[in-house]
Amino acid sequence: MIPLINSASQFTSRVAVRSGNKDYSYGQLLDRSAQIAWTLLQGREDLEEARIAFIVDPGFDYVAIQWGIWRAGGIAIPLCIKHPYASIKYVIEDTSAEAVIFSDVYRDLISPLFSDFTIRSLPIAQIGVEKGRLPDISVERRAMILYTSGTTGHPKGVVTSHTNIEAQIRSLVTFWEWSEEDHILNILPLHHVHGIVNILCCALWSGACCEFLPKFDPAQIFEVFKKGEVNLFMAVPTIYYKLIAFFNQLPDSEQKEISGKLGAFRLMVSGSAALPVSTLEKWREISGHILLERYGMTEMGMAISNPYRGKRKPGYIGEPLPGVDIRLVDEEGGPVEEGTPGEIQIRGSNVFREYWRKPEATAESFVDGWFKSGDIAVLEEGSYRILGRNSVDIIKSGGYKISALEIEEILRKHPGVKDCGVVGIPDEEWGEIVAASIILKEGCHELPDLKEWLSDKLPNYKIPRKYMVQNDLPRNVMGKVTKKELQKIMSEL
Ligand code: MCA
Ligand code: AMP
Repeated sequence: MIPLINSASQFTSRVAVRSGNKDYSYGQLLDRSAQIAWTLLQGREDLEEARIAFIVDPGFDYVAIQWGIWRAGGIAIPLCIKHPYASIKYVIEDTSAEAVIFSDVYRDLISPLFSDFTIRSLPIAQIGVEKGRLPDISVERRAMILYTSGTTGHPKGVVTSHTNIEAQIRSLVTFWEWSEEDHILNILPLHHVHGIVNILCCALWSGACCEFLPKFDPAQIFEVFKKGEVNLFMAVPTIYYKLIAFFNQLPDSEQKEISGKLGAFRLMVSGSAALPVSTLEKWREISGHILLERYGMTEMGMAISNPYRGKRKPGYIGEPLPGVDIRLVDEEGGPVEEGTPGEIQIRGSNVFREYWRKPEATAESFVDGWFKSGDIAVLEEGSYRILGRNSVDIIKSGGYKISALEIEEILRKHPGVKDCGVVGIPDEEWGEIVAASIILKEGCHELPDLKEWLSDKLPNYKIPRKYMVQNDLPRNVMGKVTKKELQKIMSEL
């Protein structure tokens, strides 16, 4: 039995989800997910890990579909509602998804799938109310595939089992003291761990209420806060930055009202990227809360967190979460002493099972059973502090992980581009912004409109915001492009 769904039967009459101004109980969620599972099965006993993609707005349908896929024995593949067709196509092709469940608003976006692939089309509105016997699901089953960018060109599918997801949920529910009295607002995208596991699954595990807004909108977020029901909030640093900017232009009386409500919250968390101490301080002035910063990754859920009750250290990510083993190692793989930088490596049932159909990449990312994060940190007085990453080709912008190599590969296909170098440059609001240096082909004298050209090839957040034309990229004596030098040049533009 799937642990998350099993636990829901304790809370049948409680509100599980609020979306579109409607409340849905755990009982309704169990009912609707059983109907979806039955339709997916179509007479079969078990989906046997068939991949089922889905694209619907955040809300009740999203959760019912996720649970329905799991209850039928399938692997859930949430698609990003903001991605262009090319990114959606990539995921469907890579997973060989057997069906896609969608709401009407995404019909036009995904309709080319039905000529490009043999894939079952399942409009959510057409899934009926019939139910029947559902299979017993072993917790070792693969449950979900989420796509993450890495040091290779194309995003990789990170596969987690029900056991992995349960471990990720349990450690957060314990450490952050979730209870059925909690009510969280979820404004994060639902194709990443932060929105799916830390918020949605932890809430539903606990019998709490998860409220959704259709999209990120500071005015709407503060309106919800003003009602005084929400007591938990989690977001990426860019979102806190944007909320602070919005708050600062509100009239005094409204600011006071909001600050009063925020002061009554139980917990506010920041993660997915480094939280600037300046943002932490400004949010403390507004809300009275010291944001709890934690560290995680798609491949392992959360691993390190500042304490819920103890002292939170600005600029630090805290201590290992319950059930998670952490070590720091040097370049030779040996342990480092306290105070010496090393790569964070992680072990525990929270760690993912594999990269989808990429056994070599999976093997390369582990050493002696430890997952190699690629993040460099130092341990100081019992608390970890992130220093950076061991690859300049990974960029974090707005909390999204972006591969410079993926963008370069696409840019090189432009008829006017001979070569290019993509880097992340520091930015107060976005953490980093994507910047591209372009070497034009002979005969091409002007930078083409690359933003426009890229718009149907890459998600918006991966499109470079800053451009520069160079005769050649900076290189070392061996002729290798020196990305650090390029980063420096582009930061000074
Ligand atoms: C959008 N814009 C950007 C970027 N993205 N500019 C620079 N850099 C960017 N990355 C610009 C757009 O071009 C547009 O500009 C304007 O911002 C609004 O665009 P829109 O797409 O509407 O953005 P938004 O809705 O305001 O989004 C900002 C956001 C979003 C809410 C911060 O990026 C977001 O939801 N980030 C969270 C990602 C996340 O959940 N990551 C977790 C993964 P113009 O107006 O000029 O056209 S990491 C994870 O799961 C691990 C496990 C972990 O540790 O948590
Ligand atoms: P993703 O692959 O999208 O799950 O992003 C995971 C990466 O986000 C990690 O490997 C870190 O580089 C970064 N990250 C997550 N949380 C933090 C944090 N609190 N501080 C700094 N970096 C973070």
